[in-house]
Amino acid sequence: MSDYSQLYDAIVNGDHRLAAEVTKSALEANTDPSELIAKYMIPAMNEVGNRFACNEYFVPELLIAARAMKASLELLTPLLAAGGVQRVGRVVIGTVKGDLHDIGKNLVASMLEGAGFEVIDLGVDVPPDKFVDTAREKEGTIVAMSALLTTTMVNMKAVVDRLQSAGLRDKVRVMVGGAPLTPQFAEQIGADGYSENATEAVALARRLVSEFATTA
Ligand code: B1M
Repeated sequence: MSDYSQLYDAIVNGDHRLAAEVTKSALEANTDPSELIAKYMIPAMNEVGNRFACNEYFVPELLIAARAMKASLELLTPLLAAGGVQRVGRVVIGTVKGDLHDIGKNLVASMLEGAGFEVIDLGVDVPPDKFVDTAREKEGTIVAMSALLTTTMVNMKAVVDRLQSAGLRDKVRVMVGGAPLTPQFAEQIGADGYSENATEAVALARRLVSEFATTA
């Protein structure tokens, strides 16, 4: 792959026009969208996070970096989602209550779509009942929750508990992810699986769907 480090710089510097421009050139050169995301874009957002953590960046810089990331992702995610394959399962995805971070969740949603899943995206700041009510509409649904804050990841447990009290826990599977989570946390709250990134999330969703097939 050619060097697209300009894309990294555009995101770190919050230049959404340049981010879109470099992304377009990369796509014209047939660059793999997943490689652009993994090699330049996620590292750029991590750098933005590091600068925020050491008080070099503040919320406005996070916002403009996120806008640049989204300008690029807008061009890339239709390609990730263009699987054109037969539906393999249904996923209800959202960022949990209190949490507004949606870039990682959107990536996971696009990759799942590209892998053939029907994806219902509930957005951000999703109350527990919204996950439960949407999962209730169809048996065999995967509930997929994202959280980026240590203060909001705890809200995932409320969803698992409500699925239980609604008598749905055996009819759905629950998967969780997001930077502050660990496999141990997922186990503690009674989720069926944790994945570290969007590629692993697809593998996990496939595994969870195959469990439905074997328990049906
Ligand atoms: Co926020 N923020 N932020 N922020 N922000 C973090 C998360 C933080 C780590 C920054 C830092 O301190 N270094 C920190 C959290 C600290 C903590 O809790 N431990 C933080 C903070 C503190 C805050 C505020 C509280 C700041 C404030 O107001 N003082 C505030 C909270 C707002 C709220 O949500 N209530 C806040 C606000 C924001 C913005 C709105 C400005 C903006 C978000 C814009 C948006 O999403 N639309 C923002 C941003 C951009 C970040 C950082 C810099 C980047 C996040 C990102 O998009 N990463 C972030 C620092 C960092 O992550 N290094 C930070 C790129 C994305 C592709 O990765 O989301 O991790 P990620 O997703 C990955 C994996 O985690 C995984 O796969 C994805 C792809 O590989 N994954 C899943 C995610 N969900 C998954 C679900 C799955 C499976 C895998 O299955 C269901």
